[in-house]
Amino acid sequence: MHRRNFIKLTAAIGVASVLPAWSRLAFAADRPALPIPGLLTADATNRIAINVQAGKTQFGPHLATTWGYNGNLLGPALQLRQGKAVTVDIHNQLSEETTLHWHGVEVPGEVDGGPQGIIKPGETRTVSFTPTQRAATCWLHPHQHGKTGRQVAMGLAGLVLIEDNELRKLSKKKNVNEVIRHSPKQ
Ligand SMILES: [Cu+2]
Repeated sequence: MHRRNFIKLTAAIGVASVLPAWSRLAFAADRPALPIPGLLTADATNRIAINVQAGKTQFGPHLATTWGYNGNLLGPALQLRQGKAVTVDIHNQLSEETTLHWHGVEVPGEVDGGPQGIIKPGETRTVSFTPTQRAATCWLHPHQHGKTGRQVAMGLAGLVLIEDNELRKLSKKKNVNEVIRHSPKQ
């Protein structure tokens, strides 16, 4: 951040914190609500479909081209279960190659979408695996050689929530599963 911008930002924060509560509310009113990703679970045949696609997203006055998984920007939260096999069909609808990497999910190398797991434009890659690890919050993102950063910055990223029996027991007792509970079903 440039020094000038830093000073401007610091000044803005300073002003906001001395404003009375009602005006701070008004200040926040024109900001969009924090978006919570929808929850995507496997269907009755244990399959999940992911479309890697381009779309448009409004950022204030700017309408920008963005990419997403099953949407215009970012992706849903995939809910997987420990010990339950899942098959994921990944359709690449972009005009360039991509891969889909299971960041933090313990999957065999051949189903992980490292730089070798290329999905050409218009093609589909199907992977099957069974999560064996304990409950975890992981994510998925492309790992395209030389283009990972750009593809993620365009919007290709999503959560992977691995659920196990321990977590299910806990979430029955307490509201530890807030994100999952509040995510709209997709
Ligand atoms: Cu990663």
